Amino acid sequence: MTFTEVYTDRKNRSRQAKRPPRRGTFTAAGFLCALLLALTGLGGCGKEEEEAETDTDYTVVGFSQLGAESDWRSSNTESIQSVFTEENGYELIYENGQQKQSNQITAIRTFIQQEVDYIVLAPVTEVGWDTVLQEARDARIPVILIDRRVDTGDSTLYTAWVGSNFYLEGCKAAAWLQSFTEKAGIAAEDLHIVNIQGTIGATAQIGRTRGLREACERNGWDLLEEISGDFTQTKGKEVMESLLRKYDNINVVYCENDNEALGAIEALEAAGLAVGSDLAAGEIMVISFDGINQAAVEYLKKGKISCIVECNPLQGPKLLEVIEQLKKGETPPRYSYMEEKIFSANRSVLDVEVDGNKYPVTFMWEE
Ligand code: GYE
Repeated sequence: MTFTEVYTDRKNRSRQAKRPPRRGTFTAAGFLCALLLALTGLGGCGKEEEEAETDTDYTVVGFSQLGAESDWRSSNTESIQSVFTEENGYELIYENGQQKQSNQITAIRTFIQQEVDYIVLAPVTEVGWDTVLQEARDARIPVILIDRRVDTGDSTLYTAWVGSNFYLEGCKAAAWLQSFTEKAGIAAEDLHIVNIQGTIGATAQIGRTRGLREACERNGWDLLEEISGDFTQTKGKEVMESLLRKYDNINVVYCENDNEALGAIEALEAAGLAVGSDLAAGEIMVISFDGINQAAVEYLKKGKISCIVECNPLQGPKLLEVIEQLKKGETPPRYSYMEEKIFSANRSVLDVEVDGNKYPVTFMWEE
């Protein structure tokens, strides 16, 4: 069976299939009706039953979100919740995986038992999904990935993916640093960089780490250390404190998200260091990703964060489009990418070039 056949078949099947009761109403109504019929010997509950069933004819989407670790994540969850509404004909079952793959696997198994129509999975890390995805396939429930990806021997185990090109994001950040330092006359060997990475094994971490690592090798920059801050502010701060104890020459802190950057800045300032783009004056440069956390955006406007490569969490509308296409038996694009910008308050770099493509820098500053 092709994908489209599996989905169409699944859709038709689910039209006929009875899902487990939604909030208990429809079985209770059916039960009451049967009871009345039995007691009074009267017919005539059919209409109410029909209405009760029509009422519950939503497309049910089980959404396994990986956690609530960052502002990006909260916006992402809200974006999904804002489109899969009853007005749009959906019932959304949301499960927060608390950054644990085992919780997400349990959520998916529950969705399968509930016979949901579609499963949306934002996987915490890439490896280890094959078995549960196979179970979803056996139950003929299409799985749509959002945000991060899964590393599987059989990529047909998921139907489509909506998210960002994290490697490109990393390359953009490194290209900005390269262009900025070149213009400021800072020699490659004078850059001493630490990378506060995201959750190890997550697609966003893998891509952003690779983008920087390759640029360090290419440009001869000194990459002092890569260490995970788990995409959180608390961990970002903790890790920065430990890096400051270990090295006295750090002048660039590459944070794989804004929450880590906020934590790192807290640690840097508490140690009496100034953050900013003036490396020659001893400032420590912070580079980051996301652009959704307001405090981080304010820091960018003040020049405390030198560059933020945007990662757009508002995936709800694109995801809705994918599921609407599947519902119609159409084949959605396998990979849908989000549009993303580069932000800075510093005007010395107008655009960055990655693989022959130019990406403009959007300037943001304090009014
Ligand atoms: O950048 C970070 C979040 O996977 C793109 O996860 C996502 C990343 C995002 O915790 O803030």
